[in-house]
This record gives sequence, structure tokens and C-alpha cells, in this order.
Amino acid sequence: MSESGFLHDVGKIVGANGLIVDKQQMRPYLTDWRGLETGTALAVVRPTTTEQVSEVLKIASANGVAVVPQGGNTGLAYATVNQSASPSILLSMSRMNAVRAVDRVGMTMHVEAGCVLLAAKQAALAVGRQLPISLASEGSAQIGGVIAANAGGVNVVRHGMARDHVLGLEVVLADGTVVGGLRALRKDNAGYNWSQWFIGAEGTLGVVTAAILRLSPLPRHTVVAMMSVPSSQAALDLLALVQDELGDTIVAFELLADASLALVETHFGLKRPIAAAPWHVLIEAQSSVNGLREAFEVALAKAFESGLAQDGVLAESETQALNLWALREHITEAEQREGPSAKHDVSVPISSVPAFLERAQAAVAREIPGARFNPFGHLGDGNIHFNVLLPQGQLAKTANEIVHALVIDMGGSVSAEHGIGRYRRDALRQMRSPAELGLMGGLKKLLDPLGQMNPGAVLSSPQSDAGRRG
Ligand code: 2HG
Ligand code: ZN
Repeated sequence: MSESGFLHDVGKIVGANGLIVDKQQMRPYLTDWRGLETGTALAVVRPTTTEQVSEVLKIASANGVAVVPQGGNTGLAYATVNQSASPSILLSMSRMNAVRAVDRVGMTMHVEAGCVLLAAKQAALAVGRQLPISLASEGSAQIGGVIAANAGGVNVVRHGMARDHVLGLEVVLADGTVVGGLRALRKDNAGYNWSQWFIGAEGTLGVVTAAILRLSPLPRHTVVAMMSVPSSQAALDLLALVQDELGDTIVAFELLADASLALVETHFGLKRPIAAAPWHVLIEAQSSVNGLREAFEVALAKAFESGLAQDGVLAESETQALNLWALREHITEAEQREGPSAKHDVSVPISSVPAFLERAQAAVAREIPGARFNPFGHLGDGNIHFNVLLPQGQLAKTANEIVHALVIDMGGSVSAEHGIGRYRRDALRQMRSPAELGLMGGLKKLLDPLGQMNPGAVLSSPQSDAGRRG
């Protein structure tokens, strides 16, 4: 079938509003969030139902057209930027955005893939429950993308990754088969848990169209604090201290470099309410049991007494808490405004973070004179975004190689929560054994024998990532 014949048939399935072929209108879908990479597609296709997704995939596979599923396009690993010359469509899930049901007592939510994360969270709050997946991009990120990327965020330390919130999935396979598993069961050990295969697969095995998510009770009390600490080792010791004092009430434990907050202050005019220091930590604790604030105050007093913290503030109101979080959540955009950077999304054993920070900074500074550093992230998970602000003309690749080699040497991962996409394919091959890669390749072949689901992402393509800018 000709290209125009194919697009005509797709249009019949999704309707005129569901098909974008105009280059200008396609551009936002085809350009990654950082604006560094642009992909190609015959069209952007925007279905409204699972049946439409299925029909589109059927004719795409019959015509040898690849399919790149996309959510809110907030990912940082180029998972939806397809640059292969062979024909493809970009399947935007944004019109499948309904919250189909929320069960307060069973604590589950049935939601379509294109539902924006924030909208899903608000629907849970409306019945006195929470969906504790919290990302800076939650106002745009969509549930399907969050699942496909197995996104992390700031609440992983208490609530786990996206994977831990999924009870059931509905997916559409490359050949159009709809596999329904939308079961709201807490316990279900029947056979292989196939839905897990699609979580973190970044659209390479099929399209997530809907999910049943696990909700959590909404805690009555929340305490947020920001502290200045003299070193990353002190931040780690402070983590151990609050674990002793506050146990599993800790829902976020974030580490922020002085430079990270300075970037936010420069580009957004926000001001940290405490003394500048080499490092800061942002801690949030939640509980429904009374006495949380008092226990938190005791922990902070111990932190000051032992010299782990030099200055600190405990939010007195929800607004103050939000202001503290705003300092944290603007770091990525501030870095973007500052100029070119090499991003890293690494994890090491939690207790190795201070050693990693020291070694990484020394190694990069040696090879890239003039490099500046923006390290921040989820200390409670051992996951640091060791981002390097690059001097003029310097490629991200050099920094990536240095940091990734160190991380692998320290027994860590070079993709803690952002996925592999097309940015870290080489790193995946370094991190996984031939047996593991073989298993992944076998699963891919089984579910997508023609290789049409998001080709080039995660596993495929011998083509190197060299030359990519960020
Ligand atoms: C965060 O933790 C995100 O804010 C983005 O994972 C990290 O900008 C980054 O590199
Ligand atoms: Zn992060």
C-alpha cells in the first residue's frame, strides 16, 4: 500500500482529529524535552480507544510501518525520538486520558494510559487516597509513559518505582492483539506475571493502553524540612539518623548540591531559606499517627547536636513546604536554561554515594577542564543525577564515558530511573551479560517478531550513540 493509502486508512480509524501530518504540528511530538534530538514519522496518530490502537497496530504491521508510542514526552533518554529512515508513526496516547474508576476502600484506580499523572493523583486525593508517584514533570507526564519507563521520582524511598504501583495492565501487541489484565487484585499468583514485562520496556514490546494502579492511604500529617550539611558523608549519616528516629515515615530524602540551588536561584529567582552550604538535604516524612512533627524535631535536634546539620528549616505551612519543594523541582529546568549539560542517572549502593561523588568529580574535572557540576537526586535510593555543565564545544559523550565507567566499577547502574531509550544503549550492553541480553532479545522476538515496536530503543541497533549532544 502507498504511504498516502496507509495514512488514509489510519485516518479512517482515528478520525480527522486523530491524525496529524502537518510538519509544524508534528514537531512538538517529534522533538525531545531537551530540544536536542528530533525524530521522524509519517504521522502523529492519536487514538481515543483501545480498539483504535489495536486497529492501527494491525494495519501498521501489515504495511511494515513501525510504531513509536508516546506519553507526555517528558522522558530524558530519547525513548520516543525515532531517527530510523524506515517508515514509522508516532502513537500519541494523550487522547486516551480518562480516569475510569477509583475504589476508595479497595484502594485502586483504573486509568487510561494518556491520563496525566497529576490528574490521576488528584482523582485519588478526591476520595482521600494517594497515588504516591511524584515527579517534577507530573503536570505533563502520562501514566502510560510513567509505566513504560518504570519511572522513579522522589517517593521511591518509601513507595517504590512505578512498577510497584501497577496491579494490572491492558496492552496491545505489535500485531494488534489486545491482552487484557485489568484486574484489581492485591494478590494474584496465577502463572507468569506478564504485565511486568511491559513495565520499563519503553514501548518496545507493545503499547500500554490502561492500568489498574494501587493507591495508598492519605497520611494525616506531613513534615518537610530542608537542612544545610557540610558534606555528602554528613548527608548520608543524616539519612541513617532519620531512619533510626523516624523509620518508614520518610517518604523523600533528596540531596542537593550548593550549585544546584544556585542554578535555581539564578534562573527562577527562588531563594533558599537557609544558610548556603556544600550540600543540602530535603526531607519529607508522612504519617497518620499523631506525634510526627515532635519526632521530627527530636531528630533534627540530634542532627544539629552531632554536627551533621548546620542550618535547617521545618516548613510551618503547606505553602512553605511547597516552596521548599519548588527549589528542588526547578533544578532540571534551571540546568536546561544554563546551557549544555551531560546528564547522568546513576545509582550505586547507598553507602557508596559520597565516594562516588568524590571520585566522579575528580575524574571528570581531570578530563574536562572547565566542567561545572550539578549533582542532585534521590540519596535515599542511592540514585544521583550527576549532571555536568559542559564548557563550550565539549561533547556529553566524554563525561558519560568517565562517569559510567566509574559507576560500573562501583557496582552501580547507569540507568537508575530514566530508562535506556536511545541515549544509553551502549551502556546497557556494558551492564548486562550476554545471557541477560539474550533473554531480553528472546522476549522482544516473541512479542514483536517483525521488530516494529519502537525500533532502535533499548536493545536494538548496533548504531552507536556517539555524537548525541546531551
Ligand atoms: C529529577 O530527579 C529527574 O528531577 C530529572 O529525574 C533529572 O534533570 C535530571 O537529570
Ligand atoms: Zn530523578
